[in-house]
Amino acid sequence: MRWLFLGGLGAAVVLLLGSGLVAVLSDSVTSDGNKVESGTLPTHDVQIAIVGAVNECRSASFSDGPAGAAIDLTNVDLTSNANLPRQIVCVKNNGSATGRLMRSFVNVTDVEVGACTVHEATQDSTCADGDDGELEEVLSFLVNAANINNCSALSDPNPSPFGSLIDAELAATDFAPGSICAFLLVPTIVATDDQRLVAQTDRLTWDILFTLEDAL
Ligand SMILES: [Ca+2]
Ligand SMILES: [Ca+2]
Ligand SMILES: [Ca+2]
Repeated sequence: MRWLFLGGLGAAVVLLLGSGLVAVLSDSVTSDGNKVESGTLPTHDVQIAIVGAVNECRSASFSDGPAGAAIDLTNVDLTSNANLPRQIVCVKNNGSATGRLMRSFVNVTDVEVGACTVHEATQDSTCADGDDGELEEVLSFLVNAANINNCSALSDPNPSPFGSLIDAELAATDFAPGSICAFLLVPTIVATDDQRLVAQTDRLTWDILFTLEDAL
């Protein structure tokens, strides 16, 4: 009985030591459920609205292409140097990236409409119906910009000839998401007498393109 008791105690000690060594040399814990999920890149999205007063830009309904033109004038008096009715286009940065706003006149057509007038014929050798028109040579625009919501828009105190507006030019800098600018376009006739003669009964049409691009 005595030998059996000692033998049983010795076996118990050996087992305890073995269990302690395993716990110190190999222990582990995990952080589960790791994940990296990519977001979207900042995007450019510019929208416009056509309104009757500058303050209406604040509550305007913006879209990618509102129906109707900003400017629609007929029977314009070429003898007057007075400003023609001003038109207002609101432009909004509806995207998530800051950029700079460019403005240009595109898709320009200038044609003769109907019969050549007697006085037009004295100066214009291309004045049959559908021939090239000359109205763009007498039309200028005062382009004024108004800050509606955090807009650093640019104004020009001098009239810009129509032709110069065909090239894209900077309209607003640091145009941040949510910013709204109001652009007032005031048509005016700037012409010599001969230019007024040749521009009679001509029709000028164009689109106004606003482009939001990466800031330099
Ligand atoms: Ca002509
Ligand atoms: Ca003409
Ligand atoms: Ca004409």
